[in-house]
Amino acid sequence: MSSARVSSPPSIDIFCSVIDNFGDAGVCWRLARQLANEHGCVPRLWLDRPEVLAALRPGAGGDCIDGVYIGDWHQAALAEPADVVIEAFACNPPPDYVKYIDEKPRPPVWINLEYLSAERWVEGSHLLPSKHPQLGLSKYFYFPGFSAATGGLLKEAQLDTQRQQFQADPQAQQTFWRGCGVSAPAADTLRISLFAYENAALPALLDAWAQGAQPIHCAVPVGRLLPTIGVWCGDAQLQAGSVIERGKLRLVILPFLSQQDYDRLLWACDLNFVRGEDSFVRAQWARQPFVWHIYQQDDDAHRIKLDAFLARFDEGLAAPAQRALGDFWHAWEAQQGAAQCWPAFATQLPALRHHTANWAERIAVYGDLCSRLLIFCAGLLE
Ligand code: TRH
Repeated sequence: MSSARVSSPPSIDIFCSVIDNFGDAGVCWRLARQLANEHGCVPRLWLDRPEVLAALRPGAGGDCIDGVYIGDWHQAALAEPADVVIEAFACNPPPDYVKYIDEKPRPPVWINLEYLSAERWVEGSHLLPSKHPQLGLSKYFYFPGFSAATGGLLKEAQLDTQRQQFQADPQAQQTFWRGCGVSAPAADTLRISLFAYENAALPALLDAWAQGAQPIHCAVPVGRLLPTIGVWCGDAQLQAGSVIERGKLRLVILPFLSQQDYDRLLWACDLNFVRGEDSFVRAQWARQPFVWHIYQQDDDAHRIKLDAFLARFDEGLAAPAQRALGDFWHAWEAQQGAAQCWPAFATQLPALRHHTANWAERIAVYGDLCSRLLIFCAGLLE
């Protein structure tokens, strides 16, 4: 399905409350930017932690950037509510704003953009309305997902073209690595990007990489892994630009990249370790093998989510590759045994590369989340 455009773009308010890390702002910013770039909207993104956005989009300090108006969450009630209100991850827009929209003669379409999950129940809940307990308003659950019965995934119309051009252009890749402050990896190296939560399995995995036969270039953007890596290599001062050489492993610390450069990093690597939600999706569009460090939830609910994804992803993958993938992902999630699973996993990387590219084709068929969300809202606004 190609990306569709609704005839006259509605006004849109997106509410984002940052719970932790970068994913909440990352998803909202990506959606807002696509609404502006591809659908002629001028969305307003109401944020409670603008500094998180500034990390993803350097320069995002002013009022309007890349066609998106950035507003202070606490000031939202002063503005005229938009035609469409998107609250991300059940963040509950400010009560004054909600009261205001309730009083409007024609209330806006109110969407609760939910977390991504591959679980089957999501398909039965996507687009269900839910009445506000006090006000007469309904909000609609919008679930991203991996099937036609869900709301799809965020994907920009030009993403594949940009990726193909970058991957076919060694000069662009050299320039990219240099821009990150490190030299480009040698031709025979396995290029790995590493973005994860703290993980007790990491030191042994780094040892395995250092002691293996294959030269490895591992790029780590500054973040939560640095203390563990610092202990592993005996350097408490690691920072962007640091390079650690141990046996066959060359570990380079990158600055935290803009969202667009982070895509380039995923495209420039042969294997990507990702986490949370947005980087997990971007790794799939990068069409390279990836390892998911899922966000930990109470009662181990995340393990069900992880297996639900693997069940979908495994379809069509040969049994040895399925086993190697499942073993490595589970070991990484459990934070033990990843080093032991590495050799079998590394052997399957060519098969996984081929499979991930097919998977990306398969899930792109359901249409991109931004276009589908707009079409749904346009239907309700008619
Ligand atoms: O940062 P995350 O762990 O975010 C989230 C939040 O924890 C959230 O509360 C939780 O609900 C969700 O995970 C599941 O992981 P995520 O989602 O991958 O977001 C990271 C964002 O940061 C993503 O947009 C990519 C971006 N990024 C950069 O722009 N530059 C970088 O250098 C890196 C490493 C990431």
